[in-house]
Amino acid sequence: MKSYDNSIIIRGLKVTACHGVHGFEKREPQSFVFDAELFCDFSDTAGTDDLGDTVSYSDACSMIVRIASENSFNLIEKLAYECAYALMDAFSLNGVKVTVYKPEAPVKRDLDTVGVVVSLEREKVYLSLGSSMGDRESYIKKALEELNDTRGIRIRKVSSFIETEPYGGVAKNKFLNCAAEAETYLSPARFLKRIHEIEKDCERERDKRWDDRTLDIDIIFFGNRIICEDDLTVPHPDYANRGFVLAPLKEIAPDFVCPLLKKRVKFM
Ligand code: A4P
Ligand code: MG
Repeated sequence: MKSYDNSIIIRGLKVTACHGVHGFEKREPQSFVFDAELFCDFSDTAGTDDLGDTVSYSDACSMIVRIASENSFNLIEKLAYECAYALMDAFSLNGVKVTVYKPEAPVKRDLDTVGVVVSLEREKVYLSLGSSMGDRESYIKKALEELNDTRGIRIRKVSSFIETEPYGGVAKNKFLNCAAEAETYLSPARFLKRIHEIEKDCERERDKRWDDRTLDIDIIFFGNRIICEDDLTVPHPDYANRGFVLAPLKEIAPDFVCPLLKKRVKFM
């Protein structure tokens, strides 16, 4: 989690509720205790002293209590995610950290409590979208709509659509390309999973690498993260050599600094 200048802290919020995998836990309420840290910029309050310039901890507590008492989840992990997602959806937070303790968990051990921690951070993600088969424009528009309808993802900016020559020597058709800026609090792995689902919804078939396709969504940047996993490399390894990525990106994010090349997009 990035360090922010401001955060609001909630400690030891107690709720009696019915979460657990056992049948009796769904019938007989037990104690759950919450800690939360809400990362937000309330620096204006130094001058204004106004509740409108910060997040009300009372509203945040009510939200946690409502989610915990109106639901019955198997896992405290799920409970923590639901609270963290709801806080991120309701308030303009940069990030959140939610801890859920279950002091009466039915484990036959001498312990004080068990618990889980979920941390989320809101980040800007830059995407390159391309299509070279079928109704190219409607595939790209459908993908943007589906991304925007995903909990935890909002599309903030979309570039113009440009027609480009196929790159890489495999695809034969002309592509329609654009770039988009999304805001998300999902992890890179969950974001990538959602991209794959949307590509599948748009009849994408994975045959030959670089071949013609109804829809391709590549993650160019994910905040300032540098990711080298088997199934995800960010920044995208070849983006700086591709005019069909750079031209639309310059339109919507000229001043974004690549965390690897340490260069603004507009100077590439
Ligand atoms: N993957 C790794 N890193 C990323 C990332 N940053 N973003 C993995 C998205 N996916 C990433 O991708 C293969 C695997 O890469 C994914 O499962 C994911 O886990 P894919 O989309 O299935 O296959 P692909 O697209 O054929 O391969 P690749 O290497 O992603 O190709 P590109 O780079 O997407 O190039 N010409 C023009 N004019 N316009 C285009 O849009 N696109 C391509 C495809 C070729 N020529 C083009 C265009
Ligand atoms: Mg791809």
